[in-house]
Amino acid sequence: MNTIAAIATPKGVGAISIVRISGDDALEIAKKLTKKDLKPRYATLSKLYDYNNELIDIGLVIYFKAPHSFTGEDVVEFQCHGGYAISKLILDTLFKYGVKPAEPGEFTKRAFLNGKIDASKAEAIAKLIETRSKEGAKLLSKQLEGELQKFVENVRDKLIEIMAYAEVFIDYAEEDLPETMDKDIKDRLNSIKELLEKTLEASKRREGMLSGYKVAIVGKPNVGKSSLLNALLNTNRAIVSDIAGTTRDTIEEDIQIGQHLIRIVDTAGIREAKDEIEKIGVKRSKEAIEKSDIILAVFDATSFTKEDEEILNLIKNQDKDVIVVINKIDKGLKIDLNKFKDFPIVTISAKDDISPLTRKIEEILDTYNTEDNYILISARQVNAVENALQEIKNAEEFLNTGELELFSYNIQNAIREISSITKPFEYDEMLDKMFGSFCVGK
Ligand SMILES: Nc1nc2c(ncn2[C@@H]2O[C@H](COP(=O)(O)OP(=O)(O)OP(=O)(O)O)[C@@H](O)[C@H]2O)c(=O)[nH]1
Ligand SMILES: [Mg+2]
Repeated sequence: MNTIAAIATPKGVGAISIVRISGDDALEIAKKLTKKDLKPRYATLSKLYDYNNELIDIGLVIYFKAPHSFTGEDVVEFQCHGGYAISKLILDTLFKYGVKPAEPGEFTKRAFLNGKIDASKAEAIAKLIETRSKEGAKLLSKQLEGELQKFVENVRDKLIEIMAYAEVFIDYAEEDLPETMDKDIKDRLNSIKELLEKTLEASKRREGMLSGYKVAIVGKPNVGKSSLLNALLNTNRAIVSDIAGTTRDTIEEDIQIGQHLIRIVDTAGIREAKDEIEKIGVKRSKEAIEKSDIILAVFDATSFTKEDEEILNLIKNQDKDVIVVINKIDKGLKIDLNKFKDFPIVTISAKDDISPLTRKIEEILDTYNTEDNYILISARQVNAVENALQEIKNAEEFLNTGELELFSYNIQNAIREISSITKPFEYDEMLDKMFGSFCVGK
């Protein structure tokens, strides 16, 4: 393989920067910069020289001999002083020696092509770099350890067993099929179907783990939604006033509650809108409800009106988690809480203390995270599981009609689909899609 190079650390000022090269000539070219021998897996303190033998920097150089490196090729890392200028000088020198600039994700792509990691792990690496969620990072680390790989192998093994059964069936075809076997195979298919459905369901529910669960603050005007947002953020992010209809548009911000990354959305108060802009705002508020994982429905502790009644109806028809937030409790509780008996209720003062609410949010999010470990982290993986499920359903029909060759054919397709999570079959297209979204240097 030709030798590629990239700066592996972010641009900007920092204590050190790392320039990485990988490929057949990595060692030979590295020696041209260090003028020194490099022992595999040793950190060597060395001067680094440019193409004209002028000193660039003094840094640590580490040589990873193939195949014991991230990419599986010869890799050399130059740990130089931080800042863009020095690392760029090293990079330019490498290019002069014939090294090629790495494409986004090319290091990981090479790791994949050399069998160092499978496709599900490559995707976990990409997400791990991006995610700002602590629990998301933990989940992705599990995937890097091979959780998803185990899941794929488990499903595949079960399907292969079923295939073996099908072969026996085909041999029996002339005679009567033993009934116990028929039932056994159906039971096995059902258990796989259930597992795949459960996985899809869990993945959808926990999509927010990586990008932030969406929590929408809704209610009629003036109940203190924006005050609540500000309290959650600990800043004066949104304008707060006693004029009803202050917030015109949705406002989104990220916060961390416990282990969870949350995307909190403040919305325009929902009421019969007076002007065009407000109408659009109200429409957006309703859309925010649709898109959220948790709804914080805010009410004023001192009065309950027809507009509140409408909010209550709106949240009653949702199949998502709702927390009823009774705000302005500092003014005293003057409404009947019985109306909200279907929901968990917290009473707070956005001006004073909102900790009962953050505790409740954390409690709910903790329950999202108690099930099985693996979830599907990319649309590609979700698609593969959906396709496998469809193939299994098709197979089932052919089992019922006794068309066993077709049954076997569909089971084979299901095996291919599920295997594609770790080993993609539409190779080139898949590779481009998968690695193109990486950053350069990874
Ligand atoms: N006493 C008291 N007043 C509050 C509390 N929370 C908010 N307010 C006041 O209630 C008024 C409305 O607050 P906002 O946060 O702007 O209300 P909103 O729900 O965002 O209103 P719209 O954006 O118009 O929909 C402001 O005058 C706030 O200072 C509270 O806990 N106690
Ligand atoms: Mg507001």
